Amino acid sequence: MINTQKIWMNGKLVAHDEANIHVLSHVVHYGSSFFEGIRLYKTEKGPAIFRLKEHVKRLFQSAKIYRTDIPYTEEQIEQAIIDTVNANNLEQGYIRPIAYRGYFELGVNPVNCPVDVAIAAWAWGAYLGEEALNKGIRVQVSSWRRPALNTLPSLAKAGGNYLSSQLIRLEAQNNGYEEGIALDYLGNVSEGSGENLFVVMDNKLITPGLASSALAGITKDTVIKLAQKLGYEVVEQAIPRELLYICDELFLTGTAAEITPVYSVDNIPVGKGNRTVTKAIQKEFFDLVTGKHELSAQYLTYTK
Ligand code: PPE
Repeated sequence: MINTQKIWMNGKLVAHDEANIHVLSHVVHYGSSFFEGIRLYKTEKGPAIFRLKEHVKRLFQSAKIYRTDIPYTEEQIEQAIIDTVNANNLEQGYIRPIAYRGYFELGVNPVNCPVDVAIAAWAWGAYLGEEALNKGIRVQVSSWRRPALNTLPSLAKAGGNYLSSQLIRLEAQNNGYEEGIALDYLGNVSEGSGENLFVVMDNKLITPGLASSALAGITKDTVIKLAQKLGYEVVEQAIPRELLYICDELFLTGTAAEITPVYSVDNIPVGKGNRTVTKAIQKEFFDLVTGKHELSAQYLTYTK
């Protein structure tokens, strides 16, 4: 069970056991939800939400792609997220706002179904395990591709997209890997089931661009800024699969995954095991999210 006490639903904080929806809600049948994953970090100045504004903005963008009006302003949702964190007395954890088509009638056309919004928050540690952050994970290139351009839009963080993620993750797990990396419809590298990806080659960082069927990650954006500040060149470009086998370093980024190094791809060890760039980025990132970086003031929202 998810250990949380109060969940925000359509403007009210309700008890965990009361945060239910009807089985005939549109979202249950057609995947019509838009959501975010946001981290809450412990800092010396109290709990802080990482890049709250950017996450809420992306939530509204995801809904907009599907012609869905969220019946609140971005500011109201930001405040509701802060309220939910405080109502659960959290010091650190994970926040999940979700807007979805609720209960009215069934049929693919969602327009008559209400747009409901819920926000939950709970204490949560490392996504792929504490060890993963230090040792790195073993990944495979998935046999499943990400949806082609103009099929399911990858820039929307929509519930339905996560069926693709589940195929990738289940296959990887079944084959004994911690994660799978999917290619896009052209065969270029796209992303993990829930993470963006960076390759390091000759001290340069390379990551797939917006048209590679990957989410426009907020952690990815953060890493680009941190890397540039450290003086590294960063390029967004198409990445052929085999670059994963010959690069010097490889890491995944995401709210849940944070900065997770990759140890091997398809059992081929990544580089020589030297992680100079990955470690430098991890240090900056964890300084940033815990309030110890010059960008912390800009990116953290303190909840108290
Ligand atoms: N790609 C996908 C498909 C994705 O789901 C995420 C976040 C990212 C990239 C990285 O985006 P960002 O968090 O803005 O840096 N995945 C969220 C959900 C994971 C889950 O298991 O649920 C997350 O990391 O919170």
